[in-house]
Amino acid sequence: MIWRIVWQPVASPLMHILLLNGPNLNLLGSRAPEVYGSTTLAEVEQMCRQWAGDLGHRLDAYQSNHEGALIEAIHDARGAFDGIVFNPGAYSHTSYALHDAVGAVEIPTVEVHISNVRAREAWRRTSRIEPACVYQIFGRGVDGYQAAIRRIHHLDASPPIVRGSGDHPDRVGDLRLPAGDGPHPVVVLLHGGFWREQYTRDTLDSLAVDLTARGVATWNAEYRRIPPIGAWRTTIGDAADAIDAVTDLAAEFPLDPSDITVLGHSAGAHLAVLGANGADVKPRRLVLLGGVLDLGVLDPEHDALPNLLGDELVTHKDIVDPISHVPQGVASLVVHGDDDVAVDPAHSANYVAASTARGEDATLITLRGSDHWDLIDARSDAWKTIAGHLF
Ligand code: CA2
Repeated sequence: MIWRIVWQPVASPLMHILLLNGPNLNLLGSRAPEVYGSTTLAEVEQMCRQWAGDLGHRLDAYQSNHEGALIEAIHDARGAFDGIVFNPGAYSHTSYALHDAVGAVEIPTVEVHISNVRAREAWRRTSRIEPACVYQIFGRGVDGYQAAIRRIHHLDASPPIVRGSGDHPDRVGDLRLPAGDGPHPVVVLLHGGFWREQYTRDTLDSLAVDLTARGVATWNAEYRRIPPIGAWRTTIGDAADAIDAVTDLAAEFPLDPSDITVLGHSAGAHLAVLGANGADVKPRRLVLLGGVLDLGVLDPEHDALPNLLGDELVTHKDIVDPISHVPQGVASLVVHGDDDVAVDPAHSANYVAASTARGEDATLITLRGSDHWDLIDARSDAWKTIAGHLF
């Protein structure tokens, strides 16, 4: 007999989230730390309770090695849970039954994989379950569970209109409209992650939701990333297209394409500069947060740039260096935390110096005591300072 789970009624949390882990995940922390890290499942579950609690939500956790038990947990979640964070383990790659279960209950489900399933055996690249999920996160270690909880939180707090170009799944974005008739100014958001495939637009959800609440429309755009190595043309081209997409969206929604701000974080700031140069529509301003803006500052040992440029590293580096391509007539607000150890604050200082030397309007703000991530957390003092300069 299979024991069914009886979920306890909840007092009054904002959301009730189910954390579901599939086969072999009970082994976490005991083996293969080079692939899955050293955190145990019990620790992951406790961290997830804490991460959900920090957002005011309650989270319950369940793990099973049995497909049928997972299906029944999903069925039983109907009416009891508002969101599911689901690591289906290897069932992800085979189970149409789990796909159907997730689809049937209509509870927003984010699929999580700890490892980078796209960089391992070919059979791990396909997820049968992903089409039934609202989002997939992979390759960020156990932090991916936190990202999934946050994605569920932000989708619920401010549901976006998801629009894609139709020609590639990563040419897509989340549009959020503020209250009022418009036409609304638009902030195009371009996330960072050194152009790597495991980092996606959920990292800027917090800012997108906050900016929308402050009265501007937000277009949190995805773009194709690396691999394939040397994909700089598609990556930068997608960033430019994401800015131009505002014109198309304005045909359907009350947006003002003459008032576009492009906000980029980290490598997304690199794409904001290069994308603004390549776009047909001219943004009014750039907001560059903890940006990769001077490729000469990057550690030569860092593999991000060789990955972006591939065989063209030597010949084309200058073509993709923001400091050599400051857009003309576009004001920029350049912000860096002085505690940023992920991207050296010299990127921002050098970019602003180059911009002003060319007669462009560029303002540098150095935030004392802020790191790379404070800048994209709407709850931080850093973001409140940045928002104070924008509105
Ligand atoms: O990366 C993930 O989170 C996976 O869902 C983990 C599954 C794997 O089959 C998926 O392709 C990707 C494996 C679960 C953990 O298996 C372990 C095996 C040995 C030691 C520790 C865990």
